[in-house]
Amino acid sequence: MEEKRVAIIGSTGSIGKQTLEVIRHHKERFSVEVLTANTQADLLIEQALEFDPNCVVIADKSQYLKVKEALASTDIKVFAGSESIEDVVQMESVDIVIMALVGFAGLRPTLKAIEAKKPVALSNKETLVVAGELVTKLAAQNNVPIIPVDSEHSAIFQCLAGEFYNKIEKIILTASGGPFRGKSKDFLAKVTPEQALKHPNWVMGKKVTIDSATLMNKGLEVIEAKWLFNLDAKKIEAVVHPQSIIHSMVEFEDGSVKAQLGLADMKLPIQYALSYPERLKTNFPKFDIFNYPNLTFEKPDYEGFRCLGLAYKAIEKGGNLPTIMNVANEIAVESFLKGNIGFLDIANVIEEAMDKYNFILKPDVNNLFDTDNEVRRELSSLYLK
Ligand code: MN3
Repeated sequence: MEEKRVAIIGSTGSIGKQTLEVIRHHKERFSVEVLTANTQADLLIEQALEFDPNCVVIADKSQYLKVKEALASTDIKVFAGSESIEDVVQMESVDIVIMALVGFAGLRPTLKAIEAKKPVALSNKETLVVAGELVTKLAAQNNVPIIPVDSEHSAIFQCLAGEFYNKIEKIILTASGGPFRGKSKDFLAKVTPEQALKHPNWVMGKKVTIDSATLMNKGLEVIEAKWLFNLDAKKIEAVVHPQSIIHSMVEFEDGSVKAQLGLADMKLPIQYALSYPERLKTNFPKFDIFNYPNLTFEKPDYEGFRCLGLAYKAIEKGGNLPTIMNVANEIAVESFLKGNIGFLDIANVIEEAMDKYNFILKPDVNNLFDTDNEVRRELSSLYLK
């Protein structure tokens, strides 16, 4: 079996670290070609010394010398600046790119990787939220697969294996409901960042954890699913499933429903994205059906968790509205984590931005970057002081 050479964009984040754990278990199958970090130089150095990549990128230029010196005795090349990330994803020697950046920052390197005809294992959902139409079109033109890493989308992807041209009737996208499932509005109004950062089932980065608590994560995932599987958003139903065992389901035209089950462990979808279409044996903890005699399902609370409805609204109108929604959410989450706004204000900030900013029905990439810039600048000055 040929070894796959992997570029991990965002190797010091939650998905990046778990990707390295998968590779550590399958050294005969995967090697690390590129590692990139935003600011965590020490961890990047440690990872580089263990996995011996061809090159590393530290996006924060002020830490270039530190990384360079620490790796001076190796032949690992060191680059700095986020522009360098756009270069390294195109390297001849890269077989697959794991896009594990968080937020809008994932868009540019994803476009570059696709243009260079690199298969992309996509963990960054914001890329498809803001530019799903452009990204999927570009991928089709370049004949490049986008393989989902997000657990729900990996589940759908797995359910669709072997179905070829069979039509999807509906996708049932499961959500854990987050730490505040069933809580009243009065309770939600007083939620602190510390409470919101405790997710019951999944270990994730801060942004995703808050998005899970507000259900915006599910909203982003509805949009992500729409583009990955080429469906009308009306055919994607978000369902609360607190045990996080069924990672999503697909209903076909004949009424048959397929589901993918497993423990809530991101290493599984990460590994599947890397090894697809093969499955590799693992010694990770396995799902035991008798530990979960009750798998339950509920409708989401659209009143208490307004972000989910806002996401449906954004995708229905389309254009640059999902971009406005996404950046407003990024700023609102950061503002909430700083203690500047309350938990329920997150949806208010997003809704206000969606009503306020200039709507463009058919945006090109530059329109999307401009929209992101403008909204980010204005909302940052309002909410991130
Ligand atoms: Mn998910």
